Amino acid sequence: MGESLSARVIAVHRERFALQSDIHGEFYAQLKSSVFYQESDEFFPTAGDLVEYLYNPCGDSLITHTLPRKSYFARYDAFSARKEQAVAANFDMVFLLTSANHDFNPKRLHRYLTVARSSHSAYAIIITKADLAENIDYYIDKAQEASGENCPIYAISTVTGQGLDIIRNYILPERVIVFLGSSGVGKSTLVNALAGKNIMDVNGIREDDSKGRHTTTHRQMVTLDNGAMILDTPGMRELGLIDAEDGLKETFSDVESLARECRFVNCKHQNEPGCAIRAALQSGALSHSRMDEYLMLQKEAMRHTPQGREERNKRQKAISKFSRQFKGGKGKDERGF
Ligand SMILES: Nc1nc2c(ncn2[C@@H]2O[C@H](COP(=O)(O)OP(=O)(O)OP(=O)(O)O)[C@@H](O)[C@H]2O)c(=O)[nH]1
Ligand SMILES: [Mg+2]
Repeated sequence: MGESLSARVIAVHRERFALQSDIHGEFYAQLKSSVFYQESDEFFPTAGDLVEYLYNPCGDSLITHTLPRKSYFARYDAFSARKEQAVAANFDMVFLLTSANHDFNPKRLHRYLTVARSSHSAYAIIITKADLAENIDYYIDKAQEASGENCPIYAISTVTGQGLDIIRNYILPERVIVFLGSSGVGKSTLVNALAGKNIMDVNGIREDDSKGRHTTTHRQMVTLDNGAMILDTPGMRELGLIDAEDGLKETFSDVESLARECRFVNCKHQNEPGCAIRAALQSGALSHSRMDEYLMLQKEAMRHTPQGREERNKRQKAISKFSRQFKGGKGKDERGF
Protein backbone atom coordinates (compact mmCIF):
# COMPACT_ATOMS: atom_id res chain seq x y z
CA MET A 1 0.00 0.00 0.00
CA GLY A 2 1.31 3.43 -0.89
CA GLU A 3 0.52 7.06 -0.13
CA SER A 4 -2.91 8.36 0.94
CA LEU A 5 -5.22 9.34 -1.92
CA SER A 6 -8.78 10.63 -1.91
CA ALA A 7 -11.98 9.04 -3.21
CA ARG A 8 -15.74 9.38 -2.85
CA VAL A 9 -17.85 6.82 -1.02
CA ILE A 10 -20.48 5.71 -3.54
CA ALA A 11 -22.08 2.86 -1.59
CA VAL A 12 -22.19 1.67 1.97
CA HIS A 13 -22.57 -2.03 2.68
CA ARG A 14 -22.26 -3.60 6.12
CA GLU A 15 -18.56 -3.28 6.68
CA ARG A 16 -17.44 -2.49 3.19
CA PHE A 17 -17.51 0.72 1.27
CA ALA A 18 -17.54 1.11 -2.50
CA LEU A 19 -15.23 3.97 -3.41
CA GLN A 20 -14.64 5.84 -6.63
CA SER A 21 -11.52 7.82 -7.46
CA ASP A 22 -10.07 9.33 -10.62
CA ILE A 23 -6.97 7.18 -10.32
CA HIS A 24 -8.40 3.78 -9.37
CA GLY A 25 -11.99 3.91 -10.66
CA GLU A 26 -14.44 1.85 -8.55
CA PHE A 27 -13.12 -0.44 -5.82
CA TYR A 28 -13.91 -1.69 -2.32
CA ALA A 29 -12.40 -0.57 0.95
CA GLN A 30 -12.72 -1.18 4.67
CA LEU A 31 -12.05 1.09 7.60
CA LYS A 32 -8.50 1.06 8.98
CA SER A 33 -9.29 -0.25 12.44
CA SER A 34 -6.40 1.47 14.24
CA VAL A 35 -7.85 4.78 13.04
CA PHE A 36 -11.59 4.24 13.38
CA TYR A 37 -12.07 1.86 16.26
CA GLN A 38 -9.62 2.97 18.89
CA GLU A 39 -10.81 6.01 20.74
CA SER A 40 -10.54 8.33 17.79
CA ASP A 41 -12.69 11.27 16.82
CA GLU A 42 -12.72 10.11 13.23
CA PHE A 43 -16.16 10.25 11.57
CA PHE A 44 -17.36 6.94 10.17
CA PRO A 45 -17.79 7.57 6.46
CA THR A 46 -21.14 7.46 4.71
CA ALA A 47 -22.34 7.73 1.14
CA GLY A 48 -21.14 10.95 -0.44
CA ASP A 49 -18.18 11.32 1.89
CA LEU A 50 -14.74 12.13 0.55
CA VAL A 51 -12.21 9.89 2.24
CA GLU A 52 -8.47 9.29 2.18
CA TYR A 53 -7.41 5.73 1.43
CA LEU A 54 -4.44 3.44 1.05
CA TYR A 55 -4.83 1.47 -2.17
CA ASN A 56 -4.52 -2.30 -2.17
CA PRO A 57 -4.46 -3.78 -5.70
CA CYS A 58 -4.92 -7.34 -4.34
CA GLY A 59 -7.97 -6.87 -2.08
CA ASP A 60 -9.90 -4.33 -0.08
CA SER A 61 -8.17 -0.97 0.31
CA LEU A 62 -8.11 0.88 3.63
CA ILE A 63 -9.93 4.08 4.51
CA THR A 64 -7.72 6.20 6.74
CA HIS A 65 -9.62 9.48 7.15
CA THR A 66 -12.99 11.12 6.46
CA LEU A 67 -12.52 14.61 5.03
CA PRO A 68 -14.59 17.51 6.43
CA ARG A 69 -18.17 17.53 5.14
CA LYS A 70 -19.92 20.48 3.51
CA SER A 71 -23.32 19.02 4.44
CA TYR A 72 -24.64 15.90 6.08
CA PHE A 73 -27.47 14.45 8.01
CA ALA A 74 -27.54 11.69 10.48
CA ARG A 75 -29.93 9.58 12.45
CA TYR A 76 -29.85 8.44 16.01
CA ASP A 77 -27.86 5.28 16.55
CA ALA A 78 -27.80 4.00 20.11
CA PHE A 79 -24.95 1.58 19.35
CA SER A 80 -22.30 3.99 18.03
CA ALA A 81 -20.01 6.02 20.29
CA ARG A 82 -21.28 9.27 18.81
CA LYS A 83 -24.90 8.07 19.12
CA GLU A 84 -25.50 8.96 15.51
CA GLN A 85 -25.12 7.39 12.13
CA ALA A 86 -24.49 9.64 9.17
CA VAL A 87 -26.96 8.96 6.39
CA ALA A 88 -25.56 11.08 3.58
CA ALA A 89 -22.82 13.66 3.16
CA ASN A 90 -21.64 16.41 0.82
CA PHE A 91 -24.89 16.87 -1.06
CA ASP A 92 -26.07 20.10 -2.68
CA MET A 93 -29.75 19.40 -2.60
CA VAL A 94 -32.35 17.18 -0.94
CA PHE A 95 -35.42 15.85 -2.74
CA LEU A 96 -38.13 14.87 -0.27
CA LEU A 97 -40.30 12.30 -1.98
CA THR A 98 -43.81 11.53 -0.85
CA SER A 99 -46.46 9.72 -2.85
CA ALA A 100 -49.90 10.88 -3.89
CA ASN A 101 -51.81 8.10 -2.16
CA HIS A 102 -52.73 7.21 1.42
CA ASP A 103 -49.03 6.99 2.29
CA PHE A 104 -49.01 10.81 2.20
CA ASN A 105 -48.40 12.01 5.75
CA PRO A 106 -47.94 15.69 6.69
CA LYS A 107 -46.26 14.81 10.01
CA ARG A 108 -43.64 12.73 8.27
CA LEU A 109 -43.17 15.60 5.83
CA HIS A 110 -42.58 17.99 8.76
CA ARG A 111 -39.88 15.66 10.03
CA TYR A 112 -38.19 15.35 6.63
CA LEU A 113 -38.41 19.11 6.09
CA THR A 114 -36.81 19.72 9.48
CA VAL A 115 -33.96 17.37 8.63
CA ALA A 116 -33.44 18.94 5.18
CA ARG A 117 -33.50 22.47 6.59
CA SER A 118 -31.04 21.58 9.32
CA SER A 119 -28.59 20.35 6.70
CA HIS A 120 -28.57 23.90 5.24
CA SER A 121 -28.77 22.66 1.68
CA ALA A 122 -31.46 23.42 -0.90
CA TYR A 123 -34.52 21.16 -0.94
CA ALA A 124 -37.72 20.48 -2.84
CA ILE A 125 -40.76 18.28 -2.29
CA ILE A 126 -41.53 15.77 -5.02
CA ILE A 127 -45.02 14.27 -4.94
CA THR A 128 -44.71 10.97 -6.76
CA LYS A 129 -47.32 8.75 -8.46
CA ALA A 130 -49.42 11.70 -9.63
CA ASP A 131 -51.06 9.25 -12.08
CA LEU A 132 -52.76 7.52 -9.12
CA ALA A 133 -54.33 10.66 -7.67
CA GLU A 134 -57.83 11.72 -8.59
CA ASN A 135 -57.12 15.20 -7.32
CA ILE A 136 -53.40 15.95 -7.31
CA ASP A 137 -54.04 19.55 -6.17
CA TYR A 138 -55.18 18.18 -2.83
CA TYR A 139 -51.69 16.76 -2.21
CA ILE A 140 -49.95 19.84 -3.54
CA ASP A 141 -52.00 22.04 -1.18
CA LYS A 142 -51.24 19.75 1.77
CA ALA A 143 -47.52 19.79 0.96
CA GLN A 144 -47.65 23.58 0.65
CA GLU A 145 -49.34 23.80 4.02
CA ALA A 146 -46.66 21.59 5.57
CA SER A 147 -43.71 23.40 4.03
CA GLY A 148 -44.65 27.07 4.03
CA GLU A 149 -44.10 29.37 1.10
CA ASN A 150 -40.58 29.03 -0.15
CA CYS A 151 -40.37 25.36 -0.90
CA PRO A 152 -40.66 24.20 -4.51
CA ILE A 153 -43.23 21.41 -4.86
CA TYR A 154 -43.52 19.24 -7.96
CA ALA A 155 -46.02 16.53 -8.82
CA ILE A 156 -44.53 13.84 -11.02
CA SER A 157 -45.30 10.45 -12.49
CA THR A 158 -42.79 8.03 -13.91
CA VAL A 159 -45.73 6.26 -15.57
CA THR A 160 -46.97 9.24 -17.63
CA GLY A 161 -43.76 11.28 -17.55
CA GLN A 162 -45.56 14.21 -15.88
CA GLY A 163 -43.19 16.69 -14.25
CA LEU A 164 -39.97 14.88 -15.15
CA ASP A 165 -38.66 17.72 -17.33
CA ILE A 166 -38.80 20.15 -14.41
CA ILE A 167 -36.94 17.68 -12.23
CA ARG A 168 -34.27 17.29 -14.93
CA ASN A 169 -33.51 21.02 -14.60
CA TYR A 170 -32.10 20.28 -11.17
CA ILE A 171 -29.92 17.41 -12.32
CA LEU A 172 -26.86 19.44 -13.25
CA PRO A 173 -23.27 18.24 -13.76
CA GLU A 174 -21.30 17.85 -10.51
CA ARG A 175 -24.41 18.40 -8.42
CA VAL A 176 -25.15 15.83 -5.73
CA ILE A 177 -28.82 15.30 -4.90
CA VAL A 178 -30.01 13.02 -2.14
CA PHE A 179 -33.42 11.33 -2.35
CA LEU A 180 -35.25 10.89 0.95
CA GLY A 181 -38.63 9.33 1.54
CA SER A 182 -40.41 6.27 2.90
CA SER A 183 -40.07 2.86 1.36
CA GLY A 184 -42.17 2.47 -1.75
CA VAL A 185 -42.63 6.15 -2.66
CA GLY A 186 -40.66 5.63 -5.88
CA LYS A 187 -37.13 6.94 -5.17
CA SER A 188 -35.34 4.26 -7.16
CA THR A 189 -37.92 4.39 -9.95
CA LEU A 190 -37.20 8.10 -10.32
CA VAL A 191 -33.43 7.46 -10.32
CA ASN A 192 -33.95 4.99 -13.18
CA ALA A 193 -36.22 7.39 -15.07
CA LEU A 194 -33.66 10.19 -14.82
CA ALA A 195 -30.79 7.87 -15.76
CA GLY A 196 -32.78 6.48 -18.71
CA LYS A 197 -31.83 2.94 -17.67
CA ASN A 198 -32.48 0.46 -14.88
CA ILE A 199 -29.67 1.04 -12.45
CA MET A 200 -31.54 0.55 -9.21
CA ASP A 201 -33.78 -2.37 -8.32
CA VAL A 202 -37.45 -1.49 -8.02
CA ASN A 203 -40.10 -3.68 -6.58
CA GLY A 204 -43.84 -3.94 -6.28
CA ILE A 205 -45.56 -2.67 -3.17
CA ARG A 206 -48.42 -4.24 -1.28
CA GLU A 207 -51.35 -2.50 -2.88
CA ASP A 208 -53.61 -3.06 0.16
CA ASP A 209 -51.76 -0.64 2.41
CA SER A 210 -49.29 0.89 -0.07
CA LYS A 211 -46.40 0.20 2.31
CA GLY A 212 -43.08 -0.38 0.61
CA ARG A 213 -40.96 -3.48 0.96
CA HIS A 214 -37.59 -1.91 1.54
CA THR A 215 -36.28 -2.77 -1.88
CA THR A 216 -33.20 -0.57 -1.65
CA THR A 217 -31.17 -1.88 1.26
CA HIS A 218 -28.10 0.33 1.21
CA ARG A 219 -27.23 3.86 0.30
CA GLN A 220 -26.09 4.08 -3.29
CA MET A 221 -24.73 6.93 -5.33
CA VAL A 222 -25.51 6.90 -9.03
CA THR A 223 -23.61 9.06 -11.50
CA LEU A 224 -25.71 10.09 -14.49
CA ASP A 225 -24.29 10.58 -17.98
CA ASN A 226 -24.02 14.36 -17.50
CA GLY A 227 -21.95 13.94 -14.31
CA ALA A 228 -24.77 14.71 -11.85
CA MET A 229 -24.88 12.38 -8.86
CA ILE A 230 -27.98 11.04 -7.13
CA LEU A 231 -27.81 9.44 -3.76
CA ASP A 232 -30.61 6.89 -3.46
CA THR A 233 -31.39 5.90 0.13
CA PRO A 234 -33.44 3.05 1.56
CA GLY A 235 -36.79 4.18 2.92
CA MET A 236 -36.10 4.96 6.53
CA ARG A 237 -38.61 4.09 9.20
CA GLU A 238 -36.94 6.34 11.62
CA LEU A 239 -35.10 9.45 10.56
CA GLY A 240 -34.11 10.98 13.88
CA LEU A 241 -33.50 14.64 14.49
CA ILE A 242 -29.89 15.51 15.24
CA ASP A 243 -28.61 19.10 15.44
CA ALA A 244 -32.01 20.05 14.12
CA GLU A 245 -32.72 23.27 15.97
CA ASP A 246 -32.51 25.48 12.88
CA GLY A 247 -34.75 23.18 10.87
CA LEU A 248 -37.25 23.02 13.68
CA LYS A 249 -37.41 26.81 13.94
CA GLU A 250 -38.24 27.04 10.27
CA THR A 251 -40.73 24.17 10.09
CA PHE A 252 -42.58 25.49 13.15
CA SER A 253 -42.06 29.20 12.54
CA ASP A 254 -45.68 29.87 13.60
CA VAL A 255 -45.10 28.32 17.05
CA GLU A 256 -41.68 29.97 17.37
CA SER A 257 -43.03 33.43 16.61
CA LEU A 258 -45.90 32.98 19.07
CA ALA A 259 -43.38 31.93 21.72
CA ARG A 260 -41.50 35.20 21.16
CA GLU A 261 -44.65 37.06 22.23
CA CYS A 262 -44.74 35.38 25.65
CA ARG A 263 -44.16 37.77 28.54
CA PHE A 264 -41.22 35.74 29.86
CA VAL A 265 -38.30 34.84 27.62
CA ASN A 266 -37.92 31.45 29.28
CA CYS A 267 -41.67 30.73 29.30
CA LYS A 268 -42.38 26.98 29.46
CA HIS A 269 -45.96 27.54 28.25
CA GLN A 270 -47.40 25.91 31.33
CA ASN A 271 -48.69 28.21 34.08
CA GLU A 272 -46.80 31.41 33.40
CA PRO A 273 -48.86 34.60 33.03
CA GLY A 274 -48.85 36.29 29.62
CA CYS A 275 -48.16 33.06 27.71
CA ALA A 276 -48.95 33.66 24.03
CA ILE A 277 -48.87 29.95 23.22
CA ARG A 278 -51.55 29.08 25.77
CA ALA A 279 -53.66 31.98 24.61
CA ALA A 280 -53.40 30.78 21.01
CA LEU A 281 -54.32 27.23 22.04
CA GLN A 282 -57.34 28.54 23.93
CA SER A 283 -58.54 30.71 21.06
CA GLY A 284 -57.95 27.93 18.54
CA ALA A 285 -55.37 30.01 16.61
CA LEU A 286 -52.90 27.20 17.26
CA SER A 287 -54.08 23.60 17.19
CA HIS A 288 -53.23 21.21 20.01
CA SER A 289 -52.02 18.59 17.56
CA ARG A 290 -49.54 21.03 15.97
CA MET A 291 -48.24 22.07 19.39
CA ASP A 292 -47.93 18.41 20.46
CA GLU A 293 -46.00 17.60 17.30
CA TYR A 294 -43.69 20.56 17.87
CA LEU A 295 -43.03 19.58 21.49
CA MET A 296 -42.31 15.99 20.51
CA LEU A 297 -39.80 16.92 17.79
CA GLN A 298 -38.24 19.60 19.98
CA LYS A 299 -37.68 17.09 22.78
CA GLU A 300 -36.07 14.70 20.35
CA ALA A 301 -33.85 17.43 18.86
CA MET A 302 -32.72 18.64 22.31
CA ARG A 303 -31.37 15.18 23.13
CA HIS A 304 -29.00 15.34 20.19
CA THR A 305 -27.35 18.74 20.38
CA PRO A 306 -23.53 19.16 20.13
CA GLN A 307 -23.40 19.92 23.88
CA GLY A 308 -25.39 16.80 24.69
CA ARG A 309 -23.08 14.70 22.55
CA GLU A 310 -19.90 16.25 23.97
CA GLU A 311 -20.99 15.44 27.50
CA ARG A 312 -21.86 11.89 26.53
CA ASN A 313 -18.47 11.46 24.79
CA LYS A 314 -16.60 12.77 27.85
CA ARG A 315 -18.48 10.36 30.08
CA GLN A 316 -17.80 7.50 27.68
CA LYS A 317 -14.07 8.30 27.52
CA ALA A 318 -13.79 8.49 31.30
CA ILE A 319 -15.47 5.10 31.61
CA SER A 320 -13.21 3.45 29.03
CA LYS A 321 -10.08 4.98 30.61
CA PHE A 322 -11.10 3.61 33.97
CA SER A 323 -11.88 0.19 32.54
CA ARG A 324 -8.51 0.05 30.68
CA GLN A 325 -6.64 0.87 33.88
CA PHE A 326 -8.66 -1.68 35.72
CA LYS A 327 -8.07 -4.41 33.12
CA GLY A 328 -4.34 -3.56 33.06
CA GLY A 329 -4.29 -4.68 36.68
CA LYS A 330 -3.31 -1.21 37.80
CA GLY A 331 -6.64 0.06 39.04
CA LYS A 332 -4.73 3.12 40.30
CA ASP A 333 -5.16 6.78 39.59
CA GLU A 334 -2.30 9.10 38.42
CA ARG A 335 -1.06 9.52 41.96
CA GLY A 336 -0.56 5.75 42.24
CA PHE A 337 -3.34 5.08 44.76
N1 LIG B 1 -48.33 4.31 -10.44
C1 LIG B 1 -47.05 4.63 -10.23
N2 LIG B 1 -46.24 3.75 -9.60
C2 LIG B 1 -44.95 4.14 -9.36
C3 LIG B 1 -44.44 5.40 -9.74
N3 LIG B 1 -43.15 5.48 -9.33
C4 LIG B 1 -42.86 4.31 -8.74
N4 LIG B 1 -43.95 3.49 -8.74
C5 LIG B 1 -44.03 2.13 -8.20
O1 LIG B 1 -43.84 2.16 -6.78
C6 LIG B 1 -43.19 0.97 -6.35
C7 LIG B 1 -42.02 1.28 -5.45
O2 LIG B 1 -41.03 1.98 -6.17
P1 LIG B 1 -39.51 2.06 -5.72
O3 LIG B 1 -38.85 2.97 -6.70
O4 LIG B 1 -38.93 0.71 -5.53
O5 LIG B 1 -39.63 2.78 -4.30
P2 LIG B 1 -38.45 3.23 -3.33
O6 LIG B 1 -38.85 4.57 -2.79
O7 LIG B 1 -37.14 3.17 -4.01
O8 LIG B 1 -38.54 2.13 -2.16
P3 LIG B 1 -37.38 1.56 -1.19
O9 LIG B 1 -36.22 1.19 -2.04
O10 LIG B 1 -38.02 0.38 -0.54
O11 LIG B 1 -37.06 2.66 -0.21
C8 LIG B 1 -42.82 0.19 -7.63
O12 LIG B 1 -43.79 -0.79 -7.85
C9 LIG B 1 -42.90 1.25 -8.72
O13 LIG B 1 -43.21 0.71 -9.97
C10 LIG B 1 -45.34 6.30 -10.41
O14 LIG B 1 -44.99 7.43 -10.77
N5 LIG B 1 -46.62 5.87 -10.61
MG1 LIG C 1 -35.44 2.11 -3.62
